[in-house]
Amino acid sequence: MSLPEWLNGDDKDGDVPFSAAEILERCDILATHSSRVGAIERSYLTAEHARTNWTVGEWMAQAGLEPWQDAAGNQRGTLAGPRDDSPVLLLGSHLDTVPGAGRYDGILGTLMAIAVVGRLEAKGVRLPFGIEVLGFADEEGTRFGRTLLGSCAVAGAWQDSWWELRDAQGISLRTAFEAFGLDPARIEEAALPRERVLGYLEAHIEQGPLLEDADRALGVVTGIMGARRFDLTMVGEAGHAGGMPYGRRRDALLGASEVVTVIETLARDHGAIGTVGRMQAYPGAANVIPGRAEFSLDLRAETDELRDRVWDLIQEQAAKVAAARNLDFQAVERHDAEATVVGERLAEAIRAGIAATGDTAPLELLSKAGHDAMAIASLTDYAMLFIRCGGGISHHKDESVIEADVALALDAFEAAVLDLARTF
Ligand code: HGY
Ligand code: MN
Ligand code: MN
Repeated sequence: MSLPEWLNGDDKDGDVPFSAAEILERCDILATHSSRVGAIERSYLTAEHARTNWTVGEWMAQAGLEPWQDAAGNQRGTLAGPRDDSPVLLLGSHLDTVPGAGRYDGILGTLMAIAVVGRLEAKGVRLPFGIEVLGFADEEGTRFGRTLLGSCAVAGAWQDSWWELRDAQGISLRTAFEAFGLDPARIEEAALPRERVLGYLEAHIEQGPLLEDADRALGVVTGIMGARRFDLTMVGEAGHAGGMPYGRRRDALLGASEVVTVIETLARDHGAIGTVGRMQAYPGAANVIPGRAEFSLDLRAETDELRDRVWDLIQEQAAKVAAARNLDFQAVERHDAEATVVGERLAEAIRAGIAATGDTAPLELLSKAGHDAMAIASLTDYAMLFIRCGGGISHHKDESVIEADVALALDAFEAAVLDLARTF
């Protein structure tokens, strides 16, 4: 089979379709679909989300996929299989971002999935299964606090209680759906029938430094850490910053601050990871003792048992801190995702894909970051390809990848799909 000329060329020219250079240019374009000037922020059911779906839909069509937006606002692209009832291989990642994001987290994997389909189509490869590319709409949970909304809808794991989740402006998820032009009553239409799905492959930047430290471009994921997220509150009493003696103060911010250090100590001592990423003191004036402090907790560990044990210890210690300062400590759980492990056959395909690029013993990595694959795991097996990122930096504007690594990753991802096709 003779290849189109551009497929044989080097990937330096950004005009080459489905090349690493083109993908990186497209990451730059999507970085402008932001609610903030000079920073990247794209959350669920916003104008930026709609614009991104439209743009990505165009790129899907160029790759030979039939683009469509599903009932949850995910951008999907379908490549039909040989028969109407052919099983479907899912490829994808997410299109939303955290506030102040980089341009590759989720985006790179989605665009790579599109490019792999484009490359296979251009080569005239006929797969024995269909492909569906998924650009998930809400992996980060930035707007409504609950993460993985897009992939949960596809996995058929949507929960009715989520309709009443509210964003920082008090807008409910139901209202935001309607404003976006989606019908909450049709949410189940986003779900894929389990019996038709072959598995799910996701490519993603590592979001950690291990590949870089090992001087490897690519790695194979063994599983994903489970995570729980909480809204924590210390309640005390506001008062005059000058007049109120220390012995009578009920300073909520001091109590919350002590708990922040308790979280770090307990998590580190037990091999878990705890992060307080947000804290707010009320009423929030320089000359008022804080009467209330609200803060978040993101807690992860290799096993759910360990994570839950550390949470119990944090609660115990926080209650002691609160008692010592005459405060009330409250915790509301916002998110809970179980730890998952990859499907062995799919992971083998990723290993074979990486081997095809020359690394026959790829680094195996447990993902400490969450991914849509966690939600899709309740529908079908998954596997993931990790790509080196500069300094392990992610969730930051300085997220970076090397074009040559993306080119290798494209080759590996394509080879993984072909590996599955061979033994189908
Ligand atoms: O928070 C996470 O692990 C993911 O990046 N959403
Ligand atoms: Mn992220
Ligand atoms: Mn991500």
